[in-house]
Amino acid sequence: MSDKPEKRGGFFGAFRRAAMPAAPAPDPGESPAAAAVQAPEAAAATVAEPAGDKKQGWFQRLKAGLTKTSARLSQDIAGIFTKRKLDADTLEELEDLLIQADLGVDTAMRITAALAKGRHDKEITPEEVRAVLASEVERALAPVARPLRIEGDHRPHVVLVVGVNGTGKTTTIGKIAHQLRREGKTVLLAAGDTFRAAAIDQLKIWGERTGAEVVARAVGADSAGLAFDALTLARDKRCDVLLIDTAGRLQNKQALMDELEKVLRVLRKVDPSAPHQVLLVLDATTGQNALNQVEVFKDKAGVTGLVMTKLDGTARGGILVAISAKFGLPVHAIGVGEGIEDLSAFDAREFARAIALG
Ligand SMILES: Nc1nc2c(ncn2[C@@H]2O[C@H](COP(=O)(O)OP(=O)(O)O)[C@@H](O)[C@H]2O)c(=O)[nH]1
Ligand SMILES: [Mg+2]
Repeated sequence: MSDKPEKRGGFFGAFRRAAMPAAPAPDPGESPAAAAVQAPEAAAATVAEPAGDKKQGWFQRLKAGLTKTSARLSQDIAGIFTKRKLDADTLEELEDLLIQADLGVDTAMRITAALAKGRHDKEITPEEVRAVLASEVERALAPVARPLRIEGDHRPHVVLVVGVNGTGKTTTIGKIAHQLRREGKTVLLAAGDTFRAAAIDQLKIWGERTGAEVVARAVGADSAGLAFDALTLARDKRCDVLLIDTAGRLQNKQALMDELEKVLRVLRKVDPSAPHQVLLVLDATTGQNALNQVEVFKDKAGVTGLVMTKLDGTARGGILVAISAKFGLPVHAIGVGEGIEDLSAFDAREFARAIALG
């Protein structure tokens, strides 16, 4: 793994103690550079890189990661629209393909409707179709694209990370810790997945890598008790941020939810305002399954925002659009690799262009 400080546009450009009101959702018509400028970050030296080579480099990486999604879409769109008119048949074929690309029925219908406007019985090129797709996907995603931010003056700011096993919770915690540490924040990690020794060790490794202290107990220990200890310690030490890992064994849904509810209750005993954020981590490669996972966790765990991982190398990147259309939960960040730097603020325009235009 490379630890070289390759920065990209500041995922935590906005992950800061917000002395200022929340920035509005980016205007869909805005360029990525303009969006980054809109949220200036004076304090953190790691953040002030809205434009230029590195930003461009990041976009290239995002595009590369989403190649499978975009290649399939562009090939299928070309298959439908090469030398054919826009009529009921081609529109229906397009709608089917967008649904198959995991964009969701509502979004698929919205896109075909937007395309049909004023173009009936006219010849249309695959490029035009993809341009409409890009702008409609951007429009669907713009309201939910919101960088993770620390609001209020909680010390610690408590972030609970939930999700099914294997989605990338622990890795995402490591990546977030890295970003925060680079901003000079003190970070405590709680190894709340107490079921597996490997899960505890994995978080400890991330702690070493990022210079964050880790609170852990033996395998099989009560995770709510651990959360209680971790928050008490973080408060006593006046840590900036506490990131709490959790188990995600969905085989026993009820037990998992009971456990999460217990963790939430215990945290509130120490700090009635905690947790300040509950991040649901979703794995893009699971496609439609990710939708079910949002249903399961959303209310019970009080999810406040999403992180979608494994957008590198999946043909199922469209699922993010369906999830956004259905739930409207903020999408904070996306994972595009296993490395420490492979987490980026979610940008609607970049994402839309990467999947629609390739
Ligand atoms: N390709 C890729 N792999 C990832 C990403 N995020 C996590 N992983 C990998 O997914 C696997 C499961 O991640 P882990 O953090 O242990 O998941 P957890 O069970 O939810 O804590 C690990 O092998 C990670 O390296 C990502 O964005 N892209
Ligand atoms: Mg884990």
